[in-house]
Amino acid sequence: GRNDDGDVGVVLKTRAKTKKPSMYKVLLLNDDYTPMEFVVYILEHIFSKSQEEATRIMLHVHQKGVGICGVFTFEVAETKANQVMDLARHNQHPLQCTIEKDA
Ligand code: TYC
Repeated sequence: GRNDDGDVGVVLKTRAKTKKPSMYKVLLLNDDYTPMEFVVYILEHIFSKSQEEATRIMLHVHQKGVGICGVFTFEVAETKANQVMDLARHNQHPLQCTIEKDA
């Protein structure tokens, strides 16, 4: 509030907010029907992986059952997982993609 000195009494915080956002893993799940080439395409086009890295991740999921496509802030992770599910549904593949809070 204003006082007689002309001091308008506004105090601004100068400390920057340094809290880092929570990060979320985007996970791809294996199934018996989705073509390997489709999974590689997803990893290249939604997760910006090279063909070599996309193939490595796809084979990891194929052999282990689950694998990490990337780690993102919540909104980005959710959007990418939805893009995967939409593309899979459109192409009638049972591919499943989920997100999980990073430790
Ligand atoms: N297991 C599938 C096959 O043999 C390939 C595959 C890999 C499917 C990764 C899904 O997330 C996946 N055609």
